[in-house]
Amino acid sequence: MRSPFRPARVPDPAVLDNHQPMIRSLQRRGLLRGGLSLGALTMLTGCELEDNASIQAALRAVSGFNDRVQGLLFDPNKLVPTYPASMVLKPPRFNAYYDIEKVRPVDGNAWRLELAGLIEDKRPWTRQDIAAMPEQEIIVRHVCVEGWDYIGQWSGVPMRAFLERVGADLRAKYVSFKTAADYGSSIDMATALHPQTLLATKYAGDTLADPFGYPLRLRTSTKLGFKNPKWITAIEVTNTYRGGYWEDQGFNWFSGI
Ligand SMILES: Nc1nc2c(c(=O)[nH]1)N[C@H]1C(S)=C(S)[C@@H](COP(=O)(O)O)O[C@H]1N2
Ligand SMILES: [Mo]
Repeated sequence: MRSPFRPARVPDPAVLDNHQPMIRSLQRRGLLRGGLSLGALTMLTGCELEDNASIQAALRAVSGFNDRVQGLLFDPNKLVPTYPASMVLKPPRFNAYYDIEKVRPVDGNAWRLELAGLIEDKRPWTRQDIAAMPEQEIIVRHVCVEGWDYIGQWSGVPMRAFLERVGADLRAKYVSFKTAADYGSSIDMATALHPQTLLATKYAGDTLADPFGYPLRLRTSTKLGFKNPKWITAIEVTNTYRGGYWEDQGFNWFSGI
């Protein structure tokens, strides 16, 4: 029998095996490690790349293909490395698509977390509701696509426990996030259910400071920094692709690390 902890959309090992020859051949041709020439793009997509629009369309097709392969290769139970507390960077390194002076703090008392989509109990959550949930701490590496990283210590509610509590459809494809700051992102359900994915409320044991997402931010240990929205205001469980702030500008959607 299928374990109840195994999300339905994660392929059986047998299905993965079927893909191994394709994946190996793509690796041999260097297609899974970047370094994709225009010629290779033409070959893959079967269209002539004469103008910018068709090059963009071809790149989107390859990126979508890339998302599917990364989704197939993702092991929902494999843990990322964790580190000792002595390595934690305090305070953490700030990043957003604007400077730290532009951060508009969220009023934690007025704040509500709205729920939408394939969720049974869509009552909004307060900070107190979140604080009453079991807490988990992780010390993991945060990797930004800009080429820097740091070790951080986040605590909060395991995303899986949250989704189970609200009666989310765990077979849905996506979990999508809105924030107080005109920035969204979405992740695959397997990543949402990963044991090192948290809805974080604390950094290094203290309530999150305003620039780092107070009162609630996502901390996915298996994805790049931009897939970790700060100042979350709404969570939707959906089968519809929602993209995100950077994803809509061409960043690879899956962006596993
Ligand atoms: N709301 C919001 N969340 C965001 C961003 C943003 O611009 N707005 N930037 C992302 C990026 S690119 C990174 S690297 C991390 C940085 O998180 P930190 O400031 O806690 O290190 O936040 C992510 N989450
Ligand atoms: Mo980032």
